[in-house]
Amino acid sequence: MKLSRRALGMGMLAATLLGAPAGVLGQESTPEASGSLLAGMGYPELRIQVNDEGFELPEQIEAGRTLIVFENVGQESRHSLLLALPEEVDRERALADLGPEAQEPPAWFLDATFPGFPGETLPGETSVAIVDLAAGTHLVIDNFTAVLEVVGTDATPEASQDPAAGATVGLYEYGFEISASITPGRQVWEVTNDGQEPHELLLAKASGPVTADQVVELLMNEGEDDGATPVDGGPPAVDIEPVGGVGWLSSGLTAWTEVDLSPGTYIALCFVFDPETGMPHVAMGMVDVFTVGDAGTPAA
Ligand SMILES: [Cu+2]
Repeated sequence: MKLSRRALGMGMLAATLLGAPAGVLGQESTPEASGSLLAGMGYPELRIQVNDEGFELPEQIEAGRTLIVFENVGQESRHSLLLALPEEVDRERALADLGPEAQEPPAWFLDATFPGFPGETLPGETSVAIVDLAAGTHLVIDNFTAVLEVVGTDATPEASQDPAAGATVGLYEYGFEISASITPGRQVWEVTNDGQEPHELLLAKASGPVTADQVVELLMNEGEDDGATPVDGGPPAVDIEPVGGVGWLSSGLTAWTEVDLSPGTYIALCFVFDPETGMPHVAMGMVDVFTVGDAGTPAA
């Protein structure tokens, strides 16, 4: 399809930063749903399987707080998102606007509601997120699109107890408010959009020390350089791989995800695009580098 992920601000981090097939990067495992903290909480499950050509998912589910289990059985890394159509846009129009002829995101795109989604997921990995789904027609979007009807009598998801979180992250224009102390190990993260625009928390682990400026430089140079070799005077060669997070999330909404962090350097990024310039938020400063130490280290 012509509507590139870049246009949607959805460039695959693994490919973007490394110019390498993502499949070779998945050395560090992310939690399988079976042993996950979130899976044990008893929320209804929405299982979505993705390969390089499309999604496999139920046609319809009930509204409410839902555990999304996102399994990538393809060869490419997947950075997908979930949206609820704005009232004035019906399913036929949405599919036409996002179809093979589309060159850029339709004008209504940022009027959609983004309930959250598991973050970028490498081949062979499964990511999870707990999100609140309201009744209405939803789309799961990547290089391809699938429709999910969410049905229920209430337009607003029923309030239920929040998962206990080991860390919280606030999203705003343009940055991240990350818990002062991040401890290693498997834990639930609560992510809230405190801003006005949609945002996401794309988490990545770096193989060594890197600054936020260097990350931006890597990303911005990607158009001219295939990423296989550092540009002259450019940032140091550092491997960066996605380790989860929460995809597109609308203003005022909260979603939960599960991370399993070993000590090291991590990067938080947002690739939501600016409607006027098309620039990803990461280019507007929405990037944060923080470290996780053995005993928990204050975030940078
Ligand atoms: Cu953002």
